[in-house]
Amino acid sequence: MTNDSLTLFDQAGGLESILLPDGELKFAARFYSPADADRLFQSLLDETGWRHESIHVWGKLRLQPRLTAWIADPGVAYSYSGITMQPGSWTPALSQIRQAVSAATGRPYNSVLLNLYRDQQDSMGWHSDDEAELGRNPAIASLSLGATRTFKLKHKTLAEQKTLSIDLQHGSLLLMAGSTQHHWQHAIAKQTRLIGPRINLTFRQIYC
Ligand SMILES: O=C(O)CCC(=O)C(=O)O
Ligand SMILES: [Mn+2]
Repeated sequence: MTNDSLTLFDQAGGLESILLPDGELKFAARFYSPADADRLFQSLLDETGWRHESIHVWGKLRLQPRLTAWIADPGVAYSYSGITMQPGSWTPALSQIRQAVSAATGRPYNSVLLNLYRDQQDSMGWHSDDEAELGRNPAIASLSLGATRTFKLKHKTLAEQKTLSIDLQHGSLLLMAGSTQHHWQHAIAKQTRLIGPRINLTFRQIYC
């Protein structure tokens, strides 16, 4: 399934629903105009304290295939795959984006995870954002800037349910909500075609 064949409806606040069983997805292909997205991409690339973190995978410590940064309100901590992220503070650009994303999705967010995919070889393996501190049905708002990458979703138990692919282009916003994290996993695969850097921001509400 590609963007062309997705069922889109209910255009409210620029976000359109994508129908999928056992989950709730909303998508705005052009949440930011190309000019605004260019400006935000450059300031986030330059102003973020990017880190190359190791995580525990099957008992071994492995460098992640991407750079990351974690920004959160004071007192908010986040751990996953055996690491605890050291939070940085909100820059003017990130505060501005948080406000816009929160207004469009109707949700509060007290943190954002930033991922920098340096080129086509950087990736993110299959996972759900289902850590206990995100609560039962978390809303995760995902903003993409830079090179277009394909976001894949696969159902955890319905074998006949095809893997979905959504191209996340420069300036797009994807909201995952409802029971999506309970029933689906998502991933960003490596690509063979040469591509430039991409920054992805996932806004989250952490319950301490
Ligand atoms: O880069 C993306 O689009 C996905 C990022 C993601 O799944 C995450 O940060 O948990
Ligand atoms: Mn995720």
